[in-house]
Amino acid sequence: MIDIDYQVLNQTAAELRGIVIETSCKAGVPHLGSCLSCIDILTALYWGTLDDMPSRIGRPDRDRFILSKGHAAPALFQVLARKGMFPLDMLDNLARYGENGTLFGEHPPAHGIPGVEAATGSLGHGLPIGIGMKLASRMRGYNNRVFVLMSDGECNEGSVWEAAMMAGAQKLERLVVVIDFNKWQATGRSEEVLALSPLADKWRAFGWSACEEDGHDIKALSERFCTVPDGSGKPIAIIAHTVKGKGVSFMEDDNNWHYRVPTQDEVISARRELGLI
Ligand SMILES: Cc1ncc(C[n+]2csc(CCOP(=O)(O)OP(=O)(O)O)c2C)c(N)n1
Repeated sequence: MIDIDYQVLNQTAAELRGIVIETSCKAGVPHLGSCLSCIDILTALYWGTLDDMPSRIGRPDRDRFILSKGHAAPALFQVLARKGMFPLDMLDNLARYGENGTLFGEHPPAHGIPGVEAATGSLGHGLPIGIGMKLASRMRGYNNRVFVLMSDGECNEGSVWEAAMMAGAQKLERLVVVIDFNKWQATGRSEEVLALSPLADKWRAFGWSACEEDGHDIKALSERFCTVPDGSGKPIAIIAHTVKGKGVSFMEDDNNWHYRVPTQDEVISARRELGLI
C-alpha cells in the first residue's frame, strides 16, 4: 500500500478540475461534465494506485490504464502531464486543441502521447482492449493490473457484455473495470435511455466480483484499487457513484455541460468555488 496524504490528493483533484475547465473555455473542448465526473477516480488511480510513472513506461509488466470513456481525454491529458509523462508545456498550445495536426484532441490518440495506452472514444472498446492486454500479460507470467474506466452510458454497448463474459470465463483477476456511474449519458438519464439496474448484479452474473463505491471519495477508491486481486479469482467491477460536473455547483448534475463550453466569467466562478482563487 502506498503511503498517501489524501488532503493533498483532494487538492490535486481540485487543481485538475480548474485546469480542465480553463482548457474547455480556451480551446472550446466539450465534455466538461464528463471530465469532472471522473477526476477523483483518475486521481485515486494515478496518485494512489498505479505503478510509479514514468519510470516503468515501456516495461511490458507495467500496470495499464485505459480511458474507455475517451471523451474525458482532457482530464487524462492533464493527469499524464502532471505525472511527468510529458512536459506540461506540450499542453500549452490549447488554441490548436482538437484541430488537425495536434495530438491533443477530444479523444486519446493511438500514438504520440506517452502514457496513453489505447485510442478510445468510440464507446464500448476499452474493455475488449484491456482484456487482450491482460490475457497477453498473463500468458507471459506478469502480475500487472489492468484498469479500464468506463461510463454508464457505455454499458449500453453490446461489445461491453461480450467482453465481460470473456473476462469472467477467463477469470482475469487482475482486470478491473471502474464504471463512472453519473446516471447521465449524452441525451438523457441513463436509466431512461436504456435501464442498467441492477448494474452490480449484472456484472456478478457475468462472473465478476462487483462492489459499489463513492466515486468522489479518493481514499475509499485508492484503498479499493489496492486490494486487486481481491482473492475471488474473478475480474473486478467497481461501480463508482458519481455526479456529472462534480465540484462546481452550477455544473453538477446538469447535463447541458456534456456539450457546453464555459465562458470566461464561468471559469472564474468555477475556480473560485474550487478554492483556486
Ligand atoms: C459508439 C459511440 N456512440 C456514440 C458516441 C457519442 N457519444 C459521446 S459521449 C456519449 C455518451 C456520454 O454518456 P456516458 O457514456 O454515460 O458518459 P458520461 O459523459 O456521462 O460520463 C455519446 C453517446 C460515441 N462516442 N461512441
